[in-house]
Amino acid sequence: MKIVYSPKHKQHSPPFEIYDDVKEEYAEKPEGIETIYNFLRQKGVGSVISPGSFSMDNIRKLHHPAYIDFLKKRSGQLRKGEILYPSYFITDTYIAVTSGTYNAAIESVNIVLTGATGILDGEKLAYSLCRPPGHHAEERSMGGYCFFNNAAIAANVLSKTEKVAILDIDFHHGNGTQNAFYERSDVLYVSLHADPRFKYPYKTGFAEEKGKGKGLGFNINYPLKLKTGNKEYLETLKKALRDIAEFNPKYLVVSLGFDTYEHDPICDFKLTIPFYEEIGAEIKTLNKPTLLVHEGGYAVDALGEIAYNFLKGLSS
Ligand code: OKP
Ligand code: ZN
Repeated sequence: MKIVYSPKHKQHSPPFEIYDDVKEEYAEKPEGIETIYNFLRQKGVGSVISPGSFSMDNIRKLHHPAYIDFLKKRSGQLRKGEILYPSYFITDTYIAVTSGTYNAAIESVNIVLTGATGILDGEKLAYSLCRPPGHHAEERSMGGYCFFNNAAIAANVLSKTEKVAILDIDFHHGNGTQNAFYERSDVLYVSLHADPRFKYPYKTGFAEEKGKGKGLGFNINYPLKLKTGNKEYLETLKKALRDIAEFNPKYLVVSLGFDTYEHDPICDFKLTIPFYEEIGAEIKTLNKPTLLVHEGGYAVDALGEIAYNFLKGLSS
């Protein structure tokens, strides 16, 4: 298995987020990806490669040029150490732009596209260590720590001639990914996440959202109650995997968040570290070429072990 990694994400490291007008420490820290990367290397899992570079067209298919230009310009205007909380092209105020943000976000897309290229070349499994994450990024907006929608951009490339399923197992609903494919029948989006009545992104992720037009029936949400534990999670995951098996895609993209972990500092599920091996093993039963795309996960110290267990289940 190839692990795609780049140190450029460290250029994006805002010190604060703003939550209901109060400054809080920025939960989406560079240490998350670094912990996973170092742990897997130390365990000798996978072979690490650096991302290549790709045409901006891949991003332009998912994001409006005005939004891309805005992010590039505003990020480019900042000096090192300056932070901007934008007022436009944004869905919430958690997210901050720094001088390195645009470059890090572009590199994150390069990371996912390098993984996708491996899958198109016949690899069975690739792990794209994307940061910043992507599943909340919409056509014209950043939000929820996300700038460009890595998983959606990759799924769009993989779906040129084939059907693709996206399984989103981050704690939060991937509003950006859902929107990107809401009217398409060739890309199935299935998500397990915290009930949006109580948790971010609040506005989407309800079970009634099933797709539109040609896409009706190709969007499936499984909102789960707060404090969901291993057993209940597994039951729902099995349903989601049955949906995917029925759709029978050529490729699988997993939006892989580890913020479902019981001690995640900003989330409320109760999944235990050994349980991630079971999640991996369940996903493996689909037996599809699979691109793993990192999303959230804020209990920095546990992320290495969680990722290791997940991969153990997926590859054994
Ligand atoms: C991004 B991803 C804590 C509230 C932060 C934002 C959640 C963004 C999650 N101060 N809420 O899907 O993991
Ligand atoms: Zn999340």
